[in-house]
Amino acid sequence: MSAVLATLRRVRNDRRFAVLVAMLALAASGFVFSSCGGDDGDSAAPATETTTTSEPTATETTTTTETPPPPPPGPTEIRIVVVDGAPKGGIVREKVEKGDRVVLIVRSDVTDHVHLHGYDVMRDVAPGKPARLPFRATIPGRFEVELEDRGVPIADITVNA
Ligand SMILES: [Cu+2]
Repeated sequence: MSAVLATLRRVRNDRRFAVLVAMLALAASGFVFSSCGGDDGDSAAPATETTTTSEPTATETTTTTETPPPPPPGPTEIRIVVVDGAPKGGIVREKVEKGDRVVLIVRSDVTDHVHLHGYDVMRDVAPGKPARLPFRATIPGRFEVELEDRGVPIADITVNA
């Protein structure tokens, strides 16, 4: 029975101690706040400020590093394969949303230039040297991708508004 009472008393003391700590913390932060806002021209004030705030700031930093921002999504890849100077499986038709980051990746068994109309992006392509045409879909509409030298359309990209 007395043991229970002792525990209860201890708990109460602990609680009282916690309250005291909380009050002290409040008073300290209040002091820091008032000294911060109060004397603007005083150069001696920031010294006390740093000593009081240094400990809580350290713990805060460790908590914030646990939640890193999500990685930005990669660009939408549109792959086109050219065989004998023509798109394998026919003209590649794809739709993207306005604002999307897009990259056209063209593998070809012939040497040519890949031209994305409208956005006017052009890259060399050759066997074993795929062309990468990165762009941000800022212009809505339908755009042809062409093997420039041959004048052969290989893809048809629709950018939704
Ligand atoms: Cu062209």
